[in-house]
Parts: sequence; C-alpha cells; structure tokens
Amino acid sequence: MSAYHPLTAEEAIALAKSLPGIFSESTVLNCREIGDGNLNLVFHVTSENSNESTIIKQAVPYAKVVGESWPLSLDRARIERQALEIQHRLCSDLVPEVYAYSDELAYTVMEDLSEYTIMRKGLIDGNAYPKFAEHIGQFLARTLFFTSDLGMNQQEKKELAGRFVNPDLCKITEDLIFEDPYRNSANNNYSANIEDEAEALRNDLPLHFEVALLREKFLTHAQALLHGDLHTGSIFVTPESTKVIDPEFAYFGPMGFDIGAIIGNLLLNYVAQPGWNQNVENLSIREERLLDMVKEVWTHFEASFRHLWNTELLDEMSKTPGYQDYYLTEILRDAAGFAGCKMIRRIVGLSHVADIEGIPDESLREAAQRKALAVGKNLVRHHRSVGSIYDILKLVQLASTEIGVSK
Ligand code: SR1
Ligand code: MG
Repeated sequence: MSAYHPLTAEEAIALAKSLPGIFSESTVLNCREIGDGNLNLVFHVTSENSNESTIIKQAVPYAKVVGESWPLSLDRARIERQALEIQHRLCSDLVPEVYAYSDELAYTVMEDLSEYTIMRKGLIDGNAYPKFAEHIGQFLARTLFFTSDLGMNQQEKKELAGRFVNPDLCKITEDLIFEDPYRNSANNNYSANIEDEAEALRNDLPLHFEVALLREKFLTHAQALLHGDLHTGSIFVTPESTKVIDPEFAYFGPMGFDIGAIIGNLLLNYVAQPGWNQNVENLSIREERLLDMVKEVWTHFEASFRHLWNTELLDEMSKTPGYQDYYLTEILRDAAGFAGCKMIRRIVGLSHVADIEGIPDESLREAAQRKALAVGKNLVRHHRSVGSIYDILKLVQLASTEIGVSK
C-alpha cells in the first residue's frame, strides 16, 4: 500500500529537520502552507532564529482548484522534479535547486525564493524588470536547444521523452486552451457582459481551423522538453534576477508553446494597463515597456538559440544552408499562435489572471477582456504569415486600433 498522504505542517517541519545542510541543528522551525496555485500544497518552512528556510511542494491527487472530482496523477511531482533538475543543470542561475524529494509522497524540497516576487504581481504593481528578457531568452534557448534533436543525441532524446509522458497535465492544456473556449463547456467561466464575445468565439470557424492546427502541433510535435506552463505566475523575479518554477506540465512539445506562453502573458498585462493606470503618461510608458519586453524576449531567445546552433549543433543535416532561418521562423509563427490561444483561454475559460480579473473598475475590466480577445484572435488568425517579431507587434497594434474604432 502506498504511504502517500497529504503532509501536515508538523510533518513538513520534521521532514525539513531531517534533511542535512538546510537548517542548523538547534534551530526552531515554523511552517505555513502557502500554496495559492491551482494544483498543489506548498509548505514554507522557516527558522525562528536564523534566515534559513526551504520550500516543500507536494502534489495532491486531484486538481485543487476544482476538487476531488478532477483526479490527477501524482506522477506529476516526479515529472516536475526531473524537469527542474534538467533545467537547473542547463541554467543554474535561473532555476531553483532541488534539495530532496520523494516520488512516493509526491514532494520536492527546494530552494526558497521568498525574497523574490511572482512576476505577475510585480507587473501588476508596475515594477520594471530590466534583466528579465535577457534571462528568459537564455532560459528558453538553452532548455529548448539542449533537449531537442539539434542539441541532444537523438536516441537519448527518445529515451528522455519516455520519462516525460504527461497525459493528465497535457489533457488539461488540450481541453482548457485548445477546445473549451470554442464550445459550450462546463469548465468555461466568464461574466454575462461578454457573452457576445464567447458566442463569437464558438461560431468563428476560420478561427477554429487555426486553433485546430495549433492543437495538432501541441499534440504531435515533440520538438523539445517544454516547461509547459510558462506564464508569469511561474516566474519569480527581482530587478536583477529571474527564477523559473513549476514545470509540472513539462512534456516534449513544440518550442513555440513556451515562448508563446511568455509573450501571451506579457500581452495580457499590456491590455490590462488602462485598468491599472489613471495617469496617461504612466500608462503609455508601461504599455511601451511591455511591448519592448515582448520584442526583447524574442530577440534574446533568437540570438542565444542561433549562437547555440552555430557552436553546439549535433545534427549534421541541420547544417544545411537556410534551415536555421526556416526553423526559427516556424518557432516564431507557433509562438504567435500559442500566445493568442493563451490569451483567449484566460478570458473565457477556467482559470483567469489577476492582471485582468483584479482591475477594480468594472468597465475598464471589460474593456481589457475585449482587448485581450481581439489581440488573441488576431495572433491566432495570422500566426502562419508572421515573418518577424515586428509582425507580432503590428498584430497587437492592429487589434488595439480595431477596438478603438468599434467603440
Ligand atoms: C486545472 S489547472 C488550470 C491551469 O492552471 C495551471 O497553471 C495551468 O495553466 C492550467 O491550465
Ligand atoms: Mg503552476
């Protein structure tokens, strides 16, 4: 019989104490369960008499946000831990260190990042993160390149992919991102004032065609080991440092999915800005900063990825002239489409984002929701003809203008 059970705070303390190298021997420990995400328990264990601390993250056998009626495999804790270990090996400054784990109890003990801010919150508060684009560009380039057929032995990659078969968590994405927003679903969640938008999404067959293409990519294109849920709630930041957490949705999929997650979430914050800024000057500074970040995420990713390709490539046929440019354009197109899907799901589907839901004024909130849908739909509709990051920015501007005209 399995020993699995959800840990109590006392058990979390006993576990932390039993691990060598985290706390000094005589220290008195406290513990708080601080998990505010959709799926897991998170214990923050701190010392009363020093600044030593740690995090114990434990999976529960269902989706916490919905309840026991939505069972989920505990194996996701192993997948998350192994993804963290791989990402830490490839980007040691950008990923927390794993100290210990138990696959049976589905927990991982890791570095505490309490002095960091969750990026979504930092952006809502209007903070600037000048190093973020460079850091995340590097994270994306290194984790995606070195787990793809470009930077990894192709037989070893297949073996590794076998360890990252993640059906439960992939199904969440397949349903919540690529299906529910386009049909009547009990999972959907939006207020009555945007029913017209939800109905338009359900009836837009040319849009469904593009989503079906992106969904097929998500289902079948095992390009590299993805983080799988790289939104701004999965990233801790300070102005100087970035740490990527929570890769429990990791699986082998299309590289553009991770890049699109970042771009889509920066754009969700961008469309929300009028809801958070009464001052016109501040508003335009922040909007411009966010669009610059979108551009820089891509340009940093592209520069690092091209550098890795030119210096670390293992695949002979990939040296064929023109192939690198083709490959990067395909990633960018996928990223544009996935960014759009991610924006749409956060407005009409299950699990919204505080950037938009937290806007205090109802009419500004509704305006942000409509703008997110306009931008998201534009990105999905036109993703296959994108040729540069500037085309993505143009699609964003175009949607903003269209919304302005229709007011
Ligand atoms: C039922 S889980 C809902 C969402 O939370 C995670 O962060 C993923 O984005 C998932 O789609
Ligand atoms: Mg998460």
